[in-house]
Amino acid sequence: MDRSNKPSPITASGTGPQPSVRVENGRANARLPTGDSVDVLLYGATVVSWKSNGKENLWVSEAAKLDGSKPVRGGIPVVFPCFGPPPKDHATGKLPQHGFGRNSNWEYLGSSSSESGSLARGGDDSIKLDFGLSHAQLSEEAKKQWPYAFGLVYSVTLGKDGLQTMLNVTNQGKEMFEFQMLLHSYFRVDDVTRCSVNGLGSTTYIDKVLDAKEHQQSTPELRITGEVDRVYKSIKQDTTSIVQDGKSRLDVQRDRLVDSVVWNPWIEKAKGMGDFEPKDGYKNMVCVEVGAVDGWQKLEPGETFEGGQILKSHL
Ligand code: TA6
Repeated sequence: MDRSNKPSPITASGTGPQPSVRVENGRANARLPTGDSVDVLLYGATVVSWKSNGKENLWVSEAAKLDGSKPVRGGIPVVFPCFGPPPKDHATGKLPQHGFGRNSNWEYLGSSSSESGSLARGGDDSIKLDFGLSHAQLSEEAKKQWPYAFGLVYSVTLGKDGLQTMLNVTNQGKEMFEFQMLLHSYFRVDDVTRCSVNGLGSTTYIDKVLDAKEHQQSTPELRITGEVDRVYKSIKQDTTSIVQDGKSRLDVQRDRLVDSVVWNPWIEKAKGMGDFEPKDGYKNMVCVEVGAVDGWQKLEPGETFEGGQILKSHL
């Protein structure tokens, strides 16, 4: 694992209360003096909690496995190197749905606090946690299924004004490889039927519930009144918002990414997932996922790709 980008350890600066980091029992926790906090499992580098103003922004199933036995049902699973069930005739064809990023044991690389400025520029009330995954850390099975030398660094930055998660992909091998990536964020809402997902109007999407064909969204907002599973491609604006009762609840800003998925399993699909509890939990969540999932990203040896999201909560 290339550790040249290992961040310098956090240094106490100034006299005020400092951000804190605790890494134990396979979990990294960061907390700001404001009380805002983030929890990340080393398993899958899965963010399983992000609290701002004392409120939880993410949804995690009550039956989610947090012991590494299967990908976490909720939080922010990291999807890599393929989105969905991979095409059988593709190099990722032997991998499980959504790839191995979300069900591998990542390495904690360290934390660093930043100087002044907003979250996007590494604000000083922010703390960054870095996680790494490379080919050597994969299960023997995954190594065989996708035999490419890759390096991932996933950075989770908790700031006063939000949470940023960024995935950096490097080709450490001698041959080109193709991949997809997606941050499969489950956001908590009070009542999904009183919500809309805004900022996707007039964008082309694949409707996986209807016919898996391309459609054009005619309205500026998407309301959730049943199962929704849409893959939006090349979205012009960089921010999608979850609005509840007419008020913006959470903004999802794409950073160097142009695709997004909106998913709610609704009643039947929720019933069909053993790790989805409570069964009516579909009323309290919606997935707005940022990624590069339209086609494949090609990485030549030595090349790097970076993309992620900046989340702003208005809770
Ligand atoms: O992101 C939406 C989606 O691709 C849905 O089609 C559904 O399969 C969801 O991901 C959950 O997938 P999982 O493998 O976590 O059950």
